[in-house]
Amino acid sequence: MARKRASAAPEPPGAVSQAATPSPQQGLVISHLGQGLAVENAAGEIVLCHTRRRLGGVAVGDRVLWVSSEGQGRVEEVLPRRSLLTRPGHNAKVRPVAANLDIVLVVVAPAPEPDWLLVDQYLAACEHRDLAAAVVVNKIDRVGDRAAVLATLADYQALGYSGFAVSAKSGEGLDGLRAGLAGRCAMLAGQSGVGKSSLTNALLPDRQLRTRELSEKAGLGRHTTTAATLYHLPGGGDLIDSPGVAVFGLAEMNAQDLAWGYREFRDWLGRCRFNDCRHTGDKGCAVREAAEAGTIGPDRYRRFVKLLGKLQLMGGP
Ligand SMILES: Nc1nc2c(ncn2[C@@H]2O[C@H](COP(=O)(O)OP(=O)(O)O)[C@@H](O)[C@H]2O)c(=O)[nH]1
Ligand SMILES: [Mg+2]
Ligand SMILES: [Zn+2]
Repeated sequence: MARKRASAAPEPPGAVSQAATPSPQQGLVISHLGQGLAVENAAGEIVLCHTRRRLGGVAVGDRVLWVSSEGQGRVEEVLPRRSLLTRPGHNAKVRPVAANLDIVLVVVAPAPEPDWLLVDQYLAACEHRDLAAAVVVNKIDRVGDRAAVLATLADYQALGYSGFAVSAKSGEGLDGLRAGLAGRCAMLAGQSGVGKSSLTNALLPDRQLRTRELSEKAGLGRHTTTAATLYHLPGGGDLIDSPGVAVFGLAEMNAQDLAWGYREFRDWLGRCRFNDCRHTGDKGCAVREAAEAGTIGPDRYRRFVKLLGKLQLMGGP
Protein backbone atom coordinates (compact mmCIF):
# COMPACT_ATOMS: atom_id res chain seq x y z
CA MET A 1 0.00 0.00 0.00
CA ALA A 2 1.28 3.45 -0.86
CA ARG A 3 0.79 5.08 2.48
CA LYS A 4 2.75 8.30 2.66
CA ARG A 5 5.07 9.06 5.51
CA ALA A 6 4.72 12.53 6.89
CA SER A 7 6.84 15.07 5.05
CA ALA A 8 5.74 17.89 7.30
CA ALA A 9 6.83 17.26 10.87
CA PRO A 10 4.04 17.03 13.41
CA GLU A 11 3.69 19.87 15.85
CA PRO A 12 6.57 19.60 18.34
CA PRO A 13 5.44 19.15 21.92
CA GLY A 14 5.17 22.44 23.70
CA ALA A 15 4.75 24.43 20.51
CA VAL A 16 1.10 24.87 21.21
CA SER A 17 0.91 28.07 23.20
CA GLN A 18 -2.15 29.89 24.40
CA ALA A 19 -1.59 32.49 21.71
CA ALA A 20 -1.37 30.13 18.76
CA THR A 21 -4.40 27.88 18.65
CA PRO A 22 -3.57 25.13 16.17
CA SER A 23 -5.74 25.17 13.10
CA PRO A 24 -7.94 22.14 12.58
CA GLN A 25 -6.93 19.48 10.10
CA GLN A 26 -9.06 16.98 8.26
CA GLY A 27 -8.90 13.37 9.27
CA LEU A 28 -10.66 10.06 8.78
CA VAL A 29 -11.89 7.96 11.71
CA ILE A 30 -10.62 4.44 11.14
CA SER A 31 -11.44 2.76 14.46
CA HIS A 32 -12.59 3.12 18.02
CA LEU A 33 -9.81 2.35 20.45
CA GLY A 34 -10.12 1.71 24.13
CA GLN A 35 -9.84 5.33 25.19
CA GLY A 36 -10.55 7.23 22.02
CA LEU A 37 -10.60 7.28 18.28
CA ALA A 38 -7.96 6.31 15.77
CA VAL A 39 -7.91 9.12 13.23
CA GLU A 40 -5.86 8.99 10.07
CA ASN A 41 -4.29 12.31 9.16
CA ALA A 42 -3.56 13.65 5.69
CA ALA A 43 -0.15 11.93 5.72
CA GLY A 44 -1.73 8.53 6.37
CA GLU A 45 -0.55 8.36 9.99
CA ILE A 46 -2.73 7.29 12.86
CA VAL A 47 -3.36 9.84 15.57
CA LEU A 48 -5.08 8.91 18.79
CA CYS A 49 -7.87 11.40 19.37
CA HIS A 50 -10.45 12.06 21.98
CA THR A 51 -13.67 13.91 21.28
CA ARG A 52 -15.58 16.77 22.75
CA ARG A 53 -18.48 15.32 24.65
CA ARG A 54 -21.03 17.44 22.84
CA LEU A 55 -20.17 15.80 19.52
CA GLY A 56 -22.26 12.73 20.26
CA GLY A 57 -21.57 9.57 18.33
CA VAL A 58 -18.62 9.46 15.99
CA ALA A 59 -18.51 6.50 13.61
CA VAL A 60 -15.81 4.67 11.73
CA GLY A 61 -15.62 6.28 8.30
CA ASP A 62 -16.43 9.74 9.62
CA ARG A 63 -14.48 12.65 8.19
CA VAL A 64 -13.59 14.97 11.02
CA LEU A 65 -11.74 18.16 11.87
CA TRP A 66 -9.22 17.65 14.65
CA VAL A 67 -6.51 19.63 16.43
CA SER A 68 -3.34 18.58 18.22
CA SER A 69 -3.56 18.86 21.95
CA GLU A 70 -0.87 17.68 24.37
CA GLY A 71 0.60 15.04 22.10
CA GLN A 72 -2.81 13.71 21.21
CA GLY A 73 -5.59 14.88 18.98
CA ARG A 74 -8.97 16.23 19.77
CA VAL A 75 -11.85 15.88 17.34
CA GLU A 76 -13.60 19.22 17.05
CA GLU A 77 -16.18 18.56 14.40
CA VAL A 78 -17.74 15.74 12.41
CA LEU A 79 -18.10 16.72 8.76
CA PRO A 80 -21.39 16.07 6.96
CA ARG A 81 -22.01 12.38 6.17
CA ARG A 82 -23.31 10.93 2.95
CA SER A 83 -24.62 7.87 4.79
CA LEU A 84 -24.81 6.47 8.29
CA LEU A 85 -25.36 2.93 9.39
CA THR A 86 -26.61 2.49 12.94
CA ARG A 87 -27.52 -0.34 15.24
CA PRO A 88 -29.77 -0.45 18.26
CA GLY A 89 -27.98 0.39 21.49
CA HIS A 90 -29.03 0.69 25.11
CA ASN A 91 -32.14 2.57 26.20
CA ALA A 92 -33.73 2.63 22.74
CA LYS A 93 -30.84 4.75 21.48
CA VAL A 94 -29.14 4.01 18.20
CA ARG A 95 -25.37 3.75 17.93
CA PRO A 96 -23.55 4.81 14.80
CA VAL A 97 -21.52 1.96 13.29
CA ALA A 98 -20.23 3.15 9.96
CA ALA A 99 -20.37 6.51 8.22
CA ASN A 100 -19.96 7.33 4.56
CA LEU A 101 -20.44 3.77 3.47
CA ASP A 102 -21.24 3.35 -0.23
CA ILE A 103 -21.95 -0.32 -0.66
CA VAL A 104 -22.73 -3.41 1.38
CA LEU A 105 -21.51 -6.75 0.09
CA VAL A 106 -23.93 -9.46 1.13
CA VAL A 107 -21.96 -12.69 1.18
CA VAL A 108 -23.39 -16.18 0.71
CA ALA A 109 -21.74 -19.49 -0.13
CA PRO A 110 -22.75 -22.98 -1.24
CA ALA A 111 -22.01 -24.01 2.33
CA PRO A 112 -23.31 -23.24 4.91
CA GLU A 113 -26.64 -23.55 3.12
CA PRO A 114 -27.50 -20.08 1.78
CA ASP A 115 -29.96 -18.15 3.91
CA TRP A 116 -31.74 -16.09 1.24
CA LEU A 117 -34.19 -14.73 3.79
CA LEU A 118 -31.26 -13.08 5.50
CA VAL A 119 -29.96 -11.83 2.13
CA ASP A 120 -33.32 -10.19 1.42
CA GLN A 121 -33.34 -8.67 4.88
CA TYR A 122 -29.91 -7.10 4.30
CA LEU A 123 -30.93 -5.85 0.86
CA ALA A 124 -34.16 -4.32 2.17
CA ALA A 125 -32.24 -2.62 4.98
CA CYS A 126 -29.81 -1.20 2.41
CA GLU A 127 -32.67 0.09 0.25
CA HIS A 128 -34.16 1.70 3.35
CA ARG A 129 -30.88 3.45 4.11
CA ASP A 130 -30.12 4.38 0.51
CA LEU A 131 -27.01 2.22 0.38
CA ALA A 132 -26.02 0.27 -2.69
CA ALA A 133 -25.76 -3.47 -2.20
CA ALA A 134 -24.19 -6.34 -4.09
CA VAL A 135 -24.48 -10.09 -3.66
CA VAL A 136 -21.23 -12.03 -3.42
CA VAL A 137 -21.22 -15.80 -3.78
CA ASN A 138 -18.02 -17.04 -2.16
CA LYS A 139 -16.50 -20.55 -2.25
CA ILE A 140 -17.27 -21.12 -5.93
CA ASP A 141 -14.28 -23.48 -5.88
CA ARG A 142 -16.72 -25.95 -4.31
CA VAL A 143 -17.78 -27.13 -7.75
CA GLY A 144 -20.15 -29.84 -6.60
CA ASP A 145 -22.87 -27.62 -5.20
CA ARG A 146 -22.48 -24.21 -6.76
CA ALA A 147 -25.12 -24.40 -9.52
CA ALA A 148 -28.12 -23.64 -7.32
CA VAL A 149 -26.48 -20.71 -5.59
CA LEU A 150 -25.36 -19.23 -8.92
CA ALA A 151 -28.91 -19.52 -10.29
CA THR A 152 -30.25 -17.48 -7.38
CA LEU A 153 -27.41 -14.98 -7.85
CA ALA A 154 -28.63 -14.49 -11.42
CA ASP A 155 -32.11 -13.65 -10.05
CA TYR A 156 -30.60 -10.84 -7.97
CA GLN A 157 -28.59 -9.59 -10.93
CA ALA A 158 -31.80 -9.46 -12.95
CA LEU A 159 -33.15 -7.07 -10.30
CA GLY A 160 -30.17 -4.77 -10.89
CA TYR A 161 -27.92 -5.82 -8.01
CA SER A 162 -24.27 -6.38 -8.84
CA GLY A 163 -23.32 -10.00 -8.39
CA PHE A 164 -19.91 -11.56 -7.91
CA ALA A 165 -18.93 -15.20 -7.85
CA VAL A 166 -15.59 -15.56 -6.09
CA SER A 167 -13.33 -17.81 -4.10
CA ALA A 168 -11.32 -16.38 -1.25
CA LYS A 169 -9.41 -19.66 -1.30
CA SER A 170 -8.39 -19.91 -4.97
CA GLY A 171 -8.58 -16.21 -5.77
CA GLU A 172 -11.05 -16.78 -8.60
CA GLY A 173 -13.22 -13.74 -9.34
CA LEU A 174 -11.43 -11.49 -6.84
CA ASP A 175 -10.11 -9.11 -9.51
CA GLY A 176 -13.66 -8.42 -10.62
CA LEU A 177 -14.69 -7.78 -7.03
CA ARG A 178 -11.73 -5.44 -6.48
CA ALA A 179 -12.68 -3.51 -9.61
CA GLY A 180 -16.24 -3.25 -8.33
CA LEU A 181 -15.00 -1.76 -5.06
CA ALA A 182 -12.49 0.73 -6.46
CA GLY A 183 -13.09 4.19 -5.07
CA ARG A 184 -15.96 3.07 -2.83
CA CYS A 185 -16.33 2.40 0.85
CA ALA A 186 -17.65 -1.12 1.37
CA MET A 187 -18.64 -3.41 4.20
CA LEU A 188 -19.20 -7.16 4.26
CA ALA A 189 -22.31 -8.74 5.73
CA GLY A 190 -23.57 -12.29 5.84
CA GLN A 191 -24.14 -15.32 7.99
CA SER A 192 -21.30 -16.90 9.91
CA GLY A 193 -19.06 -19.26 7.98
CA VAL A 194 -19.60 -17.87 4.47
CA GLY A 195 -16.05 -16.52 4.33
CA LYS A 196 -16.24 -12.85 5.30
CA SER A 197 -12.98 -12.98 7.25
CA SER A 198 -11.30 -14.96 4.47
CA LEU A 199 -12.43 -12.40 1.89
CA THR A 200 -11.25 -9.54 4.07
CA ASN A 201 -7.82 -11.11 4.33
CA ALA A 202 -7.69 -11.77 0.59
CA LEU A 203 -8.65 -8.18 -0.22
CA LEU A 204 -6.34 -6.60 2.37
CA PRO A 205 -2.81 -7.93 2.12
CA ASP A 206 -1.42 -5.55 4.77
CA ARG A 207 -4.26 -5.83 7.23
CA GLN A 208 -2.10 -7.38 9.96
CA LEU A 209 0.40 -4.56 9.70
CA ARG A 210 -2.31 -1.97 10.11
CA THR A 211 -3.88 -3.82 13.02
CA ARG A 212 -0.49 -3.89 14.77
CA GLU A 213 -0.07 -0.18 14.19
CA LEU A 214 -3.47 0.41 15.77
CA SER A 215 -2.58 -1.66 18.83
CA GLU A 216 0.57 0.36 19.35
CA LYS A 217 -1.35 3.60 19.17
CA ALA A 218 -3.97 2.30 21.52
CA GLY A 219 -1.27 1.28 23.97
CA LEU A 220 -3.45 -1.66 24.87
CA GLY A 221 -1.13 -4.37 23.68
CA ARG A 222 -3.84 -5.71 21.48
CA HIS A 223 -6.39 -3.98 19.29
CA THR A 224 -9.77 -5.36 20.20
CA THR A 225 -10.90 -7.37 17.21
CA THR A 226 -14.54 -6.54 17.77
CA ALA A 227 -14.06 -2.86 16.98
CA ALA A 228 -15.15 -1.91 13.48
CA THR A 229 -12.07 -0.82 11.54
CA LEU A 230 -11.60 0.89 8.20
CA TYR A 231 -8.85 -0.39 5.92
CA HIS A 232 -7.71 1.02 2.59
CA LEU A 233 -7.97 -1.36 -0.35
CA PRO A 234 -4.73 -1.50 -2.36
CA GLY A 235 -6.62 -0.79 -5.59
CA GLY A 236 -8.42 2.23 -4.12
CA GLY A 237 -11.50 2.33 -1.98
CA ASP A 238 -11.96 1.23 1.61
CA LEU A 239 -13.29 -1.78 3.43
CA ILE A 240 -14.86 -1.47 6.87
CA ASP A 241 -14.36 -4.69 8.76
CA SER A 242 -16.89 -5.01 11.48
CA PRO A 243 -16.55 -8.44 13.04
CA GLY A 244 -19.30 -9.50 15.32
CA VAL A 245 -21.46 -6.47 14.70
CA ALA A 246 -24.89 -7.43 13.45
CA VAL A 247 -26.01 -4.10 12.06
CA PHE A 248 -28.60 -5.00 9.49
CA GLY A 249 -31.67 -5.85 11.50
CA LEU A 250 -35.18 -4.89 10.65
CA ALA A 251 -35.14 -2.33 13.45
CA GLU A 252 -36.22 1.11 12.27
CA MET A 253 -38.27 -0.42 9.44
CA ASN A 254 -42.04 -0.73 9.20
CA ALA A 255 -44.16 -2.86 6.87
CA GLN A 256 -44.15 -0.18 4.17
CA ASP A 257 -40.39 0.19 4.34
CA LEU A 258 -40.02 -3.56 3.92
CA ALA A 259 -42.23 -3.60 0.82
CA TRP A 260 -40.24 -0.69 -0.58
CA GLY A 261 -37.08 -2.66 0.20
CA TYR A 262 -38.15 -5.20 -2.40
CA ARG A 263 -37.28 -3.03 -5.36
CA GLU A 264 -39.26 -5.11 -7.89
CA PHE A 265 -42.45 -4.38 -5.89
CA ARG A 266 -42.27 -0.63 -6.41
CA ASP A 267 -44.10 -0.50 -9.72
CA TRP A 268 -47.03 -2.29 -8.09
CA LEU A 269 -47.22 -0.65 -4.69
CA GLY A 270 -49.67 2.08 -5.75
CA ARG A 271 -52.00 -0.31 -7.54
CA CYS A 272 -53.46 -2.40 -4.74
CA ARG A 273 -57.19 -2.06 -4.08
CA PHE A 274 -56.70 -0.83 -0.52
CA ASN A 275 -54.39 1.96 0.53
CA ASP A 276 -53.34 0.09 3.65
CA CYS A 277 -52.71 -3.17 1.78
CA ARG A 278 -50.21 -5.44 3.57
CA HIS A 279 -49.46 -7.24 0.29
CA THR A 280 -50.15 -10.64 1.80
CA GLY A 281 -53.69 -12.04 1.85
CA ASP A 282 -55.45 -8.76 1.05
CA LYS A 283 -58.08 -8.67 -1.66
CA GLY A 284 -56.98 -6.98 -4.89
CA CYS A 285 -53.30 -6.88 -3.94
CA ALA A 286 -51.36 -5.98 -7.09
CA VAL A 287 -48.09 -7.23 -5.61
CA ARG A 288 -49.44 -10.68 -4.77
CA GLU A 289 -51.13 -10.94 -8.15
CA ALA A 290 -47.87 -10.03 -9.89
CA ALA A 291 -46.12 -12.75 -7.88
CA GLU A 292 -48.82 -15.27 -8.82
CA ALA A 293 -48.43 -14.29 -12.48
CA GLY A 294 -44.65 -14.66 -12.18
CA THR A 295 -43.96 -10.98 -13.01
CA ILE A 296 -42.49 -10.70 -9.52
CA GLY A 297 -40.25 -13.62 -8.60
CA PRO A 298 -42.37 -15.94 -6.41
CA ASP A 299 -39.38 -16.90 -4.22
CA ARG A 300 -38.67 -13.30 -3.33
CA TYR A 301 -42.38 -12.70 -2.68
CA ARG A 302 -42.55 -15.71 -0.35
CA ARG A 303 -39.58 -14.43 1.58
CA PHE A 304 -41.21 -10.99 1.82
CA VAL A 305 -44.26 -12.56 3.45
CA LYS A 306 -41.99 -14.36 5.93
CA LEU A 307 -40.01 -11.23 6.76
CA LEU A 308 -43.23 -9.28 7.22
CA GLY A 309 -44.36 -11.89 9.74
CA LYS A 310 -41.05 -11.52 11.55
CA LEU A 311 -41.43 -7.75 11.59
CA GLN A 312 -44.93 -8.02 13.07
CA LEU A 313 -43.65 -10.33 15.80
CA MET A 314 -41.12 -7.66 16.69
CA GLY A 315 -44.04 -5.27 17.15
CA GLY A 316 -42.32 -2.47 15.29
CA PRO A 317 -43.92 0.79 14.16
N1 LIG B 1 -13.59 -23.91 -0.14
C1 LIG B 1 -13.56 -22.67 0.33
N2 LIG B 1 -13.59 -22.45 1.65
C2 LIG B 1 -13.56 -21.17 2.10
C3 LIG B 1 -13.53 -20.06 1.21
N3 LIG B 1 -13.54 -18.93 1.96
C4 LIG B 1 -13.58 -19.32 3.25
N4 LIG B 1 -13.58 -20.66 3.35
C5 LIG B 1 -13.64 -21.47 4.58
O1 LIG B 1 -14.91 -21.28 5.21
C6 LIG B 1 -14.77 -21.26 6.63
C7 LIG B 1 -15.37 -19.99 7.21
O2 LIG B 1 -14.64 -18.87 6.73
P1 LIG B 1 -14.58 -17.48 7.50
O3 LIG B 1 -13.78 -16.55 6.66
O4 LIG B 1 -14.16 -17.66 8.91
O5 LIG B 1 -16.13 -17.07 7.48
P2 LIG B 1 -16.88 -15.88 8.26
O6 LIG B 1 -17.53 -16.50 9.46
O7 LIG B 1 -17.92 -15.38 7.31
O8 LIG B 1 -15.88 -14.84 8.60
C8 LIG B 1 -13.28 -21.40 6.90
O9 LIG B 1 -13.01 -22.75 7.18
C9 LIG B 1 -12.62 -21.00 5.59
O10 LIG B 1 -11.39 -21.62 5.39
C10 LIG B 1 -13.49 -20.33 -0.19
O11 LIG B 1 -13.47 -19.44 -1.05
N5 LIG B 1 -13.52 -21.65 -0.57
MG1 LIG C 1 -15.42 -13.97 10.44
ZN1 LIG D 1 -50.87 -5.10 -1.94
